[in-house]
This record gives sequence, C-alpha cells and structure tokens, in this order.
Amino acid sequence: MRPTILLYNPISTSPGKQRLPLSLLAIAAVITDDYDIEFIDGNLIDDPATAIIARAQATKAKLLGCTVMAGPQLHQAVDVCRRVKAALPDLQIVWGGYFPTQHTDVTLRSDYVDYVIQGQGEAPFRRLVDTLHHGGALSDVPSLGYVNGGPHVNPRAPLVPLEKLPWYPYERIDVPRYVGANYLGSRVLSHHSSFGCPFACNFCAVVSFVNQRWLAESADRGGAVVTHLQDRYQIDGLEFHDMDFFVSESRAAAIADRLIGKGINWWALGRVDTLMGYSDATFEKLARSGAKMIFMGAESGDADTLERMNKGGQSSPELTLAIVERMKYYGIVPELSFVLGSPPDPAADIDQTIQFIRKIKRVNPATELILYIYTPVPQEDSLLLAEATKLGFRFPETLEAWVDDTWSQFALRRNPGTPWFRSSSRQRVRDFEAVINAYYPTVTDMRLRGGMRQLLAALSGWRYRLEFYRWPYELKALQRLVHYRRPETTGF
Ligand code: B12
Repeated sequence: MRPTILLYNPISTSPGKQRLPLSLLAIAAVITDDYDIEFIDGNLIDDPATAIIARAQATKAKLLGCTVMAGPQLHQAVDVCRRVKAALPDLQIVWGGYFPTQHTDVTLRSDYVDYVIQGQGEAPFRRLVDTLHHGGALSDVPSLGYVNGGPHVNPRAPLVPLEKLPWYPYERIDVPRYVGANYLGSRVLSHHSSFGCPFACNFCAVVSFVNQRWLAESADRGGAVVTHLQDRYQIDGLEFHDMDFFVSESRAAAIADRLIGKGINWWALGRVDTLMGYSDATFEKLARSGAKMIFMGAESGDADTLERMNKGGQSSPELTLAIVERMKYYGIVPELSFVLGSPPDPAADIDQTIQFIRKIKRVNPATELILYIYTPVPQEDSLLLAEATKLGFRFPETLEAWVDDTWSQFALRRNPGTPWFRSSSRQRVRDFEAVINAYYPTVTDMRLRGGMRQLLAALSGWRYRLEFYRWPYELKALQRLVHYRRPETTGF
C-alpha cells in the first residue's frame, strides 16, 4: 500500500473567491508517482481540523504538509495545527511558504510544528517525505528547519528550474470548485509560470525567498498549460501569480503569441521600468492576447523613498507616469500598488504620494490603486527594517502573538500598529482612499453599475477638488451599501 500524505491549505480568502492551491499542487507534483495525496482546503470546508484528524486516522498518514502566508492563513493554520497535534501527537507537521520561511525560529518554537521547509519547496519536500517513510538523516534534507536541541536549519537546496519540475497534478483536486468569476471573465483560474524576482526591494517578502533569482517556465510549456486549462475547464480568464511575469520580454511576447485568439483575458504582475523598456510591438501583442490588467509596484511618489526602498532598476515617479499613459494607449489597465508611510517621515511620505496619485489619475483615470501601509519584512541589510528597528519595531516571538488582533492587522498591511506610525496618518490614508475610490470607482468591482458610479463620483467631487478628505462618512456608508470591494482584499 502506498503511504498517504495530507496537504492542507488554510483559509486565505472569502467564500467563492478561492484560488487554486498552487503551492500545494507544486509540492504534490513531485511525490504523486509514489505516494497517495489528499488535499484539505480551508477555503472549501468549515472545519479542517476535524477533517484532517479523520483522514489521518483513516489513511494512517504520517505527515501533514501545510502552506502558510501571514494573515488569515496563519490564523487558521495555528488553530488547526494545534488541535491536530493535540489529537494525533505522532502525525508530523511540516510548514512551508512565505511565513515559515521568514519566521522559521518562531514557527519551530511552537510545540505543534515539527518541520519548516524554506523557499522553493519541491526538491526538499520530496527528500523529507522519503526520509520520513524510508529512512535517512534529517540533516541531509536541504532547506529543512527542525528542532535539534534548538532550532536548526540545513543549507538551502539549489533552485530547480521550473521546466524540470512536473506539471501540477490538477486531476487530484476538484478544479471546478476553484473556477471563479471576476472582471477577467466568468471562468477564471490561475497559473504560476515563473519563480522568483531578480530585484531586492527591501519591503518585499520575495527577496529572502529566492535571493534575486528568476526561474521561468518556457513559453511553450506555459502555453500548453493554458491550453490544457481551457480545453479541460473552459477558462476565459487567467491570473498569472508569478512574482514577476515580465522579466523577459521575449518570453512574455512568446506567451502572448500563444494566447492570441483564445478569448482569455489575463492579469499578471510586472515592474514599471521593465515594461517601459518593452517595444511597441510587444505591447501590441500583449493587448491582442487579452492582457487586461497589469499589476505594478509604484510604491511611492518620491524618488528618495524609492531609493531607500532599494527599488533598483530605473524606477522613478516619472516612469510610473509614463507607463500609465502608455497602457492607456493600449487599453490595458495599470494596477498600481503603493507602500505608504515608510520611516523616517511617514506623514511627509504620505502627503507626497497622495499628490502623486492625483497626477496619475489625471493621466489615466482607469488606473487601479492599492494602498498598503509599510510593514517590515525580515531581510538582511534592509535599510527600512534597520530604521524601523531603531524606532522600536520588533517582530512577535511566538505564533500565538502573531495571531493576536494587533499582529493580524499588521499582516494585512492596512493598520500595522508600527511604533513610528500614528493612527492619524493611517486615517489620512484611509480617508483619501475612500474619496479617490468614490471619485474614480474601480473597474474591477463588477457590482458597481453605471448609476452608482455616477452617484459616488458626484458626491465625492467637492472633496476631491478641495483636497478635503477628512470624515468621508457619507462615501463610506454608500460604499458599504454597495459592498465596495477594496482591490487589495481580493487581490494580493
Ligand atoms: C496566490 C496568492 C494569494 C492568494 C491565496 C492563494 C491560496 N493559497 O489560497 C490570495 C489572493 C487569497 C492571497 C491573499 C493574500 N496575500 Co498572497 N500571494 C499570492 C501570490 C501571488 C502567489 C502565491 C502562489 O500560489 N505561488 C505559487 C506557488 C507555486 O509558489 P509558493 O506559494 O511560493 O510555493 C512554493 C514555496 O513557497 C513552497 N511552499 C509553499 N507552501 C508550502 C507548503 C509545504 C508543506 C512545503 C514543503 C513547501 C511549501 O513550495 C512551493 C513550490 O516551490 C504571492 C506572491 C507570489 N507570486 O509568490 C502572494 C503573497 C504570498 N501574498 C502576500 C500577502 C501579503 C497576502 C495578503 C495578506 C494581502 C492582503 N493585504 O490582503 C492576503 C491575505 C493572505 C491570507 N488571507 O492569509 C505576500 C506575503 C508577504 C509576506 N510578508 O509574507 C505575497 C508574497 C505577495 C507580496 N509580494 O507581497 N494571496
């Protein structure tokens, strides 16, 4: 009999908005030939702990793998893993993904997580699974964190090119339950066509993850996956969840070639400077292939702040203005995220960025905005983290502290409660957000129909013109009434 491995995806989104659990599909792909796999998804069921306990008892599984991002996922993962461990102390639990990679010691200090796998998971996971089932030394499992007297982490495994990894075992999960509807289409799925990012922005969690490497699937393989998803699940929309889809222009153009004529609208993430370097011919192709919206980190309207963030490349506020203009020409919506309120002078940073955003909207009113508030991520040599530490910032030291109310807010990057950040500054960002979103309602919210859009724009006009953003209660009430969805709560 083949051993069973249980894989658990903690809840990460609201019901009906679940994404394919790509992280777990990726690690499942490398063991599926030799092990049976069962997926338990907190986005699909109410009580994952009970389900895991029942399936572990029925299958005699020895290992539970769990993927964890900071935020709601961590919240559920802590509760569920604690309960599972109490019921089944012999079931080994391994965490992987962003949170345990960044906070390995804290994770291992809990008494319910046995192992952490840092960074790219496929090769180390295979090795761990084999070691636990067929013998071997934990010290030989690369990228593995485990308790050995104290927390111990083995050296990282070399990254494996995606081209050498097997396709995701879609047939092992109920894919139709993940087909969603949004502004891209009525049958939307997701794919991950490259791993990593060559830059080292010092507010970004991806850096400690991949150390400035970028490993991409070929256009042939990417195109074949999309064709499969369309033939099998009739998709008309696709989200590429890559950390940076557009690093290589020739690859992006070649993928676009393969998407032209398929009737699929797509979304992906890239950098302003990279995309400004693309030729008109490539842009033309992207537009024709169905690129509907491209997410880019604009981060700040201030060149010095961009410098402090170590944005790298050619990043500048002028280039951001240029890309929104360029994308307007091609009919592709720019989705810009900003990281506001970074030290040392958060209030000044916020004011400057608000002025900049107003300029952007004048150039291209369709631009989508995502306004995050700076929250540090662990990263060696990060100037921002060093400044934050000087101002009294410390990460929590236990998983329990991570999931308390204050730190849960921190992880969502909307109300971080960081020592340098006054709540009046946070309020200013949120008030401005309410006004600008009313004045220029987002195109991604399908519930906002013509009349309501006009009403919101009319009501917010005087505030926007006079730059008076305080106490926008009437707008917030109306937005609540239409269940206005902030893009960052439905995106990433
Ligand atoms: C898809 C996605 C989501 C989906 C959730 C998908 C799901 N699991 O259900 C949605 C849209 C819901 C989401 C929400 C959020 N997300 Co998100 N999300 C992503 C995104 C774009 C892709 C992740 C992915 O699937 N990658 C593809 C897979 C194959 O790669 P992977 O996850 O890295 O997995 C590999 C390894 O990590 C490892 N691994 C992962 N899990 C496991 C488990 C085990 C057992 C093992 C052994 C290995 C392992 O092996 C895998 C294969 O190599 C990333 C950015 C990115 N491109 O990485 C952000 C990202 C992870 N999200 C992030 C954030 C901040 C959020 C939000 C908090 C945003 C917000 N403000 O609301 C929310 C809330 C999260 C929550 N609710 O808990 C940040 C995390 C930052 C941080 N400090 O850790 C990221 C990095 C984006 C960013 N650059 O800031 N997100």
